[in-house]
Amino acid sequence: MGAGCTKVQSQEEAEDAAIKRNMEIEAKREQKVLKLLLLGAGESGKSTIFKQIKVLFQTGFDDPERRSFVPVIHANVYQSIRTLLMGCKEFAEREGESSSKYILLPENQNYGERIAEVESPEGCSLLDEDNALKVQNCWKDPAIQAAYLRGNELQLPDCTEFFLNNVLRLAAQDYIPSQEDILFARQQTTGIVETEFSPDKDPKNKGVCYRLFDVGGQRNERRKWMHLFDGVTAIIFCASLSEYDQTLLEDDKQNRMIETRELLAWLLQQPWFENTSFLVFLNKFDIFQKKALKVPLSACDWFQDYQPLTTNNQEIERAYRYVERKFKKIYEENTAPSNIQRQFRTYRTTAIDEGIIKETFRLVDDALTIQRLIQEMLNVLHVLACSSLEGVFLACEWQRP
Ligand SMILES: Nc1nc2c(ncn2[C@@H]2O[C@H](COP(=O)(O)OP(=O)(O)O)[C@@H](O)[C@H]2O)c(=O)[nH]1
Ligand SMILES: [Mg+2]
Repeated sequence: MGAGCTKVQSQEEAEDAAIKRNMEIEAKREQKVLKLLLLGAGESGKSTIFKQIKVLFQTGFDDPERRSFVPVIHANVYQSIRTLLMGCKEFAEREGESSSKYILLPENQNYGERIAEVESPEGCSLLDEDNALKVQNCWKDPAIQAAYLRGNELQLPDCTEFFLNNVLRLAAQDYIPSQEDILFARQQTTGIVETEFSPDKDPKNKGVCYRLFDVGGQRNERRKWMHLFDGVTAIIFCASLSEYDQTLLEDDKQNRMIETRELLAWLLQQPWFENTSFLVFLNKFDIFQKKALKVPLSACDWFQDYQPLTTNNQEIERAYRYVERKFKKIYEENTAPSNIQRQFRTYRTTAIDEGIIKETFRLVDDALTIQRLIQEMLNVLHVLACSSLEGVFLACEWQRP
């Protein structure tokens, strides 16, 4: 009986030891995992960056995953065309004399009425080829095109042009979304999702690993962010460059760029982030490039003092640099000059462009490696300073008569 007891005991001991060993291995691994948060207002591009991580540093999207995006993409098509149709109605009512510009061609009016009446994108069935043809006809209608030019007044998703230009392809029976389709697909994030990746794909190279969190950006989602605020190495703050003439989905009185400014300032002020680096992705540069020559930056109160000089590509560069400086200023206004622990960097990004995001993450990885080395050096200096002070005290003690 005694021998049996010993056997049970040694088995328990072995199990305990195995658990302890696993915990130690896990703790060691955890030390190498750096926590990154993707934060920013709604539709700034956070989830698109998150998808790019899967494409660039993980396995990409397999066929079943691609297929799962079909309902999302079809809902995007309906939402886009419906928003434009509602826009036509609204502009026609508002404009009085010039309202005829927003009246659909007679052959599109019936279908237009039907779609405009559907309550929500979820209320639409999947897009079949017949409906896709009707959507395409509406999209080509001059009234819809006129409303599209005023898209900034309509809460129109950024995927509108891409999906409506491709609507017949998206409705084909054997349609499987391409990687580009998936990156353009817009699905509001609720809750928190996370993933782990290493920018260095070589498994032999046991470098650091990043744990990246994506969150919902709308105001009602932000209270969930706090659960993630502990132990953050860096915040990737997404700001959409193209939103300077748009208002929020959740508050049509608030300019999106001003909301972004306030959000960044608030994050910078959080005591949790005193030593956290801020990597600001100035995103949607592709849209900004087209918009900056057409819509003056001064459409946003924050950019009131901007004066355009030319109407060519140099102007785009100037406008971009101006916005970049504005963001740097927010950082400076909300960071003590003595704080050398946290870094602030800006990156010009187009989240749907794989090449640009790959290069951006190479730079992010470099920046965070440098930060880690500086931190390690500061730690060593701190230890050295403490031990030499201790030496001085000891020497004083020894020399005392
Ligand atoms: N053209 C363009 N569209 C973008 C870019 N980044 C994101 N989008 C689109 O903008 C929409 C909102 O992006 P999403 O990542 O869902 O924003 P989130 O709310 O911050 O997660 C999606 O339809 C994306 O495809 C960009 O750099 N350029
Ligand atoms: Mg999202």
